[in-house]
Amino acid sequence: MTTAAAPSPPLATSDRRVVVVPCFNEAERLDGAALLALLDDGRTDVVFVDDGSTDATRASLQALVRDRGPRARVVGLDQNGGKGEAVRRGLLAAVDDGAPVVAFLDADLSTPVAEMRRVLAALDDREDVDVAMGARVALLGRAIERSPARHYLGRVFATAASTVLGVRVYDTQCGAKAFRVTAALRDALTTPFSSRWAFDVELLARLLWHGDSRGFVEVPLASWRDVKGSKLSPKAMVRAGVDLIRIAASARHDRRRRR
Ligand SMILES: Nc1nc2c(ncn2[C@@H]2O[C@H](COP(=O)(O)OP(=O)(O)OP(=O)(O)O)[C@@H](O)[C@H]2O)c(=O)[nH]1
Ligand SMILES: [Mg+2]
Repeated sequence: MTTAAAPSPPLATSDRRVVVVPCFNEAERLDGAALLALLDDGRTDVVFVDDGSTDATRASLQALVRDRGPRARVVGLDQNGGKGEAVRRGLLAAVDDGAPVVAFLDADLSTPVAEMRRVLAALDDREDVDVAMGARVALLGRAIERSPARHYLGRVFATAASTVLGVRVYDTQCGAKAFRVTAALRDALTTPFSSRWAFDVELLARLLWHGDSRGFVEVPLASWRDVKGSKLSPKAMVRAGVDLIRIAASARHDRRRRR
């Protein structure tokens, strides 16, 4: 997807960026060393958000960041609020840090660190782009390993989401997205999302329909794999579908109000 509108300069100019990693009950599958490889380029910091986990996630994360100084830290939420709220709170913390670019990445590393870097690089490469999103497009030569059921359900959801948003986006749900810190992003993060799992669509809607928003790109990933231990249950998938219908209705209402 590519859209372009009136230019709005980024609010800061350094090349720092902060990647937010939402974590809920990840003690079993957290590969801390692999995640901390994000720091290796010397310009990327990491904010782990523990979303009220009931297992040892908080302690594991605290041990992981102990010797890393300010470049890796843990934001602890007292109550489980869902991935969307954890991402929002993490992004707000990252924005408050003053980084000109912020991002989020699923803790299970379905999107590997190297691919997250390619998503971030899209913002380095194109000054006119404010949002870069990983897209899981399975083509020959790419290692996109997704169960057929997840793939087809995902395609139905993504097609519906694209219709709701009114742009030709291929994959709204990939857990690797990067954002330039603009007035549009700050506004988009001000209030909690209404949906736990369809929050990516809400976030995109807020950004796309913000008067100040600029370019969006999708970055086709070279590698992505389903990782065991997903917390997205069949019930949550139905919920995400219902949320999407609600988001569509409220978007229509918003648009009419703005006319
Ligand atoms: N904050 C928060 N994060 C969650 C919750 N459930 C899952 N997550 C995080 O959201 C990310 C994605 O969760 P998964 O359970 O891997 O979701 P998924 O079904 O694998 O999603 P896909 O990888 O896109 O198929 C991980 O970093 C989780 O720790 C939750 O209730 N709250
Ligand atoms: Mg996952």
